[in-house]
Amino acid sequence: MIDYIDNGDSRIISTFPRQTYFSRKDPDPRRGEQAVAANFDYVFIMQSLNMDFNLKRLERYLTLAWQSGATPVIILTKADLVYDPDEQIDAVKQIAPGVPVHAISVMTGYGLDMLEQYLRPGKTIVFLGSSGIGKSSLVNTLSGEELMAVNAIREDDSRGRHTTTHRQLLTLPTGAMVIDTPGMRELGMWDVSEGLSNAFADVEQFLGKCRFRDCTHQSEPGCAIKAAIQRGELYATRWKSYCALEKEARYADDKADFLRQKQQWSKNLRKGDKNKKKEIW
Ligand SMILES: Nc1nc2c(ncn2[C@@H]2O[C@H](COP(=O)(O)OP(=O)(O)OP(=O)(O)O)[C@@H](O)[C@H]2O)c(=O)[nH]1
Ligand SMILES: [Mg+2]
Repeated sequence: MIDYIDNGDSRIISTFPRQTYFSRKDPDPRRGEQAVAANFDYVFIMQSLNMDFNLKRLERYLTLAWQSGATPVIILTKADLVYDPDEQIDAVKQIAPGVPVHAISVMTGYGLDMLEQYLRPGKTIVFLGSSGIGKSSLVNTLSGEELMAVNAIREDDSRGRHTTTHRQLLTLPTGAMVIDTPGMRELGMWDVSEGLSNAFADVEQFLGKCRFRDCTHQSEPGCAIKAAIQRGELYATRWKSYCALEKEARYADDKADFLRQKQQWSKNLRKGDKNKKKEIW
């Protein structure tokens, strides 16, 4: 909320709590959480169908996207570079139950009509994904203008050039808003307990059903996880992904707690300093 001043600097009176919020672990280990974007309705998790395609990375994005509180949508770009995207779409659907998946191409226009349902007036969408997968190209196509710089990549190694270097909010002709972001090299976990539960609901349904409450899901009899894998109701790769992300999230939680304690400690220290001054003077 601002106090608008016509001929000078406006004054910020208060800040409202964020409704949705995408964050990751700051790549600088001295810092904690890094906010990427806030107050959006949809997260477009974007991956290109050529060499960038990676299911494990998608699972990571999905966990963080669910944690944000907004609705994730998976966009598979550069459909013109593959013969038939159906196999990849099916693989994605298996790791993203209930999440819409769309294959698109800005070169041919393939699949773009499927995006209209999200581009409603007043809706905000954040584009996330590695460098070079076509986030800014999609912004330009949807806006009908070259609003964002785009750079060619070598499609044989799929390495992006980190063309977009800052986050930018743009309004599309439909009245929807898009937040274009730079491709992120690292996507560390930060406080994602809710995100994990949503992204891995298909895995978590089997938790707590083992014969032993402290089952480690290794070799104990009556393990519900192992039984589900044997019955083909749970993929072993999916279980492995869940364990890895859960472990990482637990570590991040510990670290978040440690940082909070550290901040409180230095705050107390500063308070102590002030009291000391009062005593002296
Ligand atoms: N063949 C094909 N190429 C595409 C498509 N979309 C984007 N590209 C190309 O991919 C390259 C990278 O596109 P950008 O839009 O700059 O990628 P970005 O995701 O914004 O990359 P960063 O800003 O670095 O994060 C450009 O050469 C685009 O022309 C597509 O649908 N098909
Ligand atoms: Mg870009």
